[in-house]
Order: sequence, then C-alpha cells, then structure tokens
Amino acid sequence: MNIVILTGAGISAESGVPTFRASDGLWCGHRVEDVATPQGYAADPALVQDFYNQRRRQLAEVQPNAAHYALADLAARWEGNFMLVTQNVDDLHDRAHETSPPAPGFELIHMHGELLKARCSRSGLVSDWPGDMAADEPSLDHPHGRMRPHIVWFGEMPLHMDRIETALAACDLFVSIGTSGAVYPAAGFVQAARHAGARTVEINLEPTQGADLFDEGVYGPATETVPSFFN
Ligand code: BV8
Repeated sequence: MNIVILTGAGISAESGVPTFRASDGLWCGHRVEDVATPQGYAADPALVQDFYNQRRRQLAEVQPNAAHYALADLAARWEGNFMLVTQNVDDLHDRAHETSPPAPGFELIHMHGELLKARCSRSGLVSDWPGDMAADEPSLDHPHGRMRPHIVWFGEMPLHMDRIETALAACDLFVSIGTSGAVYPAAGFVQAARHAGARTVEINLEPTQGADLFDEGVYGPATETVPSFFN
C-alpha cells in the first residue's frame, strides 16, 4: 500500500514553532510578503537573512512532538512506498526519524526548502547553513557568488515536484496534517490523490477551507490525533 502524507505548520505548533496563520500572516513581526519573496530578498538581504536567522535560532530551542514521532514510527514499520512531504522548513521531522530508522520505501521531502540549508544564488549548490555565521552577516560570500537561504519563496517553484506528482498518482492513501490549504501547489495535492483513487484524510486542529475535498476529517491537536489515527 502506498501512502503520501503532507504536513504543514500545524504539526510543529505544539513544539512551539509559530504557524503562519495564527500570526495573521506575520512571522517574527515581519509581513510575509516582505521577507518570503525574491523581491523582498533583493530589496533588503540583511532583513531577510535576519528573519531566517531568528527562526533558525528558534530551532535550537524546540523538539519534535508526539505527532512527528508517530509518523517516524509509522515509517519504520510501513510496507510499501511512504512519501512524507512537508511544507515546513524546520528539521523536526528529520530529527524524529533519526531515532527510528525508516523502512526502505520511505522518502522525506521538504518542498519549501530547509532553514538549516543554504543555496548558492548562481550555481544552485545547496550546503548546510554554516553554524558559525554571525547573525548580522547579510549574506555569505562563496566562490560561486551570494549564498541565500535554501527556502522556496512565494513565486518560486517548490522542490521535487516531479517526484511528488509521481507519488500522488500512485498513492492509495493521502493524509494532510496541520495545513490550512492556503498555499499552492501543496493545497492541490488532495485533488491529485482523489484523481488517483486514493482515500483522502484531513487531520487538523479544525476543518479547513478545503475540508470538503477529503473523504474523512479528524480534528484536534496533532499530538493527540496523529498518534491515535496511525496506531
Ligand atoms: C508557485 C517558505 C509557481 C517560506 C512558503 C492564487 C491562487 C493560487 C496560487 C497562487 C495565487 N497567487 C499566488 C499563488 C501562488 C502562491 C500561493 O499559493 N499563494 C497563496 C498565498 C495564495 N504559491 C507560490 O508562490 C508557490 N510557488 O506557485 O510557483 C511557479 C511555477 C513555475 C515556475 C516558477 C514558479 C510557492 C509557495 C511556497 C512559499 N513558501 N514557505 C517560509 O517558510 O519562510 S509557504 C508558507 O506558507 C510555509 O511553508 C507554510 O507551510 C505555508 C503556510 O501553510 P501551512 O503550513 O498550512 O501553515 P498555516 O499557518 O497556514 O496553517 C496551519 C494549520 O495548522 C491551520 O490549519 C491550523 O488550524 C492548524 N493547526 C494549528 N495548530 C495545530 C494545528 N493542527 C493540528 N494541531 C495543532 N496543534
């Protein structure tokens, strides 16, 4: 049986990572349009680097929660293909999977990039964010040119879309966890899964604007709903 799970900011909320909507579209006091766009970065690279440095520093203070670990346990015992696609740029899924190694058919995809990675603006080379970088340094000099956060901004193509679309076309079960369905193309994945004949389930704090697109809805805090749904 093939499963595709999509997660959003709601799965990390109980770990203490602020969600996009709860902050009225503001992250760390910044308007998203000013910082999560290529235009915002071009206009003020230091502001954008600082915005992501703040969120990068926050990561050191948070831990995966029971929902992340429930998915890691599921991945360890899953027989078949299991794609976990996250819109989140935190590393909480990655850390949760360190403790229970996933089965061979598992893949974790960060479709909107990762806070702990940097990308060369010229060559596209992706590397780990250098931990020693001073928070106020606007950008990293690199032989290829300016390093930017390895984050997919609004107006930029999400990562690994070909692999995601292939998995959706072949999935038997699609579960969306902790996402408002406000951002495309992730918000359209449920339609692709339905088209493939998959059973579709929305797990969220409350029904989202796209709730009617799902066969089933499970509502409540992710640390309760996710472990109980998969155990
Ligand atoms: C693209 C990185 C094309 C940045 C992010 C009009 C119509 C359709 C589309 C568009 C349109 N206008 C513009 C677009 C395209 C645009 C888009 O969708 N805009 C929206 C705003 C309308 N999309 C894009 O630009 C994408 N790219 O389309 O490219 C293209 C094609 C070819 C060539 C080039 C380009 C790129 C989108 C990626 C943007 N980057 N993140 C950063 O993080 O700094 S998206 C950003 O928003 C985050 O990734 C975050 O994940 C996402 C918000 O979504 P959620 O994760 O769902 O978070 P949210 O807070 O909204 O919801 C949380 C949910 O959790 C809530 O439902 C809540 O109830 C629930 N919850 C809370 N607590 C709990 C809980 N659930 C359970 N338990 C709890 N405890």
